[in-house]
Amino acid sequence: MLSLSGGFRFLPNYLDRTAQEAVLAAVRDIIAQAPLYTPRMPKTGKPMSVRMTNCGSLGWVTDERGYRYQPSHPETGRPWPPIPQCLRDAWHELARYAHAPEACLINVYGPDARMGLHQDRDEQDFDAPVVSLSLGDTGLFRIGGTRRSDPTRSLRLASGDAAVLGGSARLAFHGIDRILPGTSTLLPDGGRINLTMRRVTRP
Ligand code: MD3
Ligand code: FE
Repeated sequence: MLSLSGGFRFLPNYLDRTAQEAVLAAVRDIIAQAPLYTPRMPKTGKPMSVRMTNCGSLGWVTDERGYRYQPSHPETGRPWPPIPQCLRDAWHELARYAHAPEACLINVYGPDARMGLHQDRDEQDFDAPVVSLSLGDTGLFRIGGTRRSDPTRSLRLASGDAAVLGGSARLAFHGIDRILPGTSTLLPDGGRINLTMRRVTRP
């Protein structure tokens, strides 16, 4: 994990409650235009437990055909809504990167959802960091090294927390082991929302 410390920044409570409510309102508006869908694993078609949508000029999707970025929603065929200003502001404050984000993936976790250990490598630009914002119940996050067999450590991602994954952390294996129910009052029905902003193409 020492090798990652340069590229991994964790900012607990980056968003205060008022800012979390503003981001949540923006997310609700995005979901109204680009409904959550159930992504499926490539080849097997096995549904993931996390539901997803996106905003931005490109969105990350997965289905039987594979993982990819595309400009439109896989079910409605409509373009993804734009990234709202409050999220662009967070990117420019946190990313230390001159160019705007192209994609914002929105992951919605019910109480039993999880995300297995994986690398994010569908982007062409690994120089840009990934900026993550968490809302709602705490997620038990696991991060390792650039090899699947590297040792991992766990971190709780709580509502309002930000994480910036750049440098050597950009290609670290990571996942969400579980959601800790009842740890936030932000979402009336519980669960967790994670937003990840990314650069996809080289500027
Ligand atoms: C470490 N999302 O969408 S966010 C993902 O909480 C994803 O929903 C998780 O992994 C979630 O791909 C984790 C924190 C995060 C995001 C991107 C990373 C950690 C990362 C990229 C590289 C290394
Ligand atoms: Fe990831």
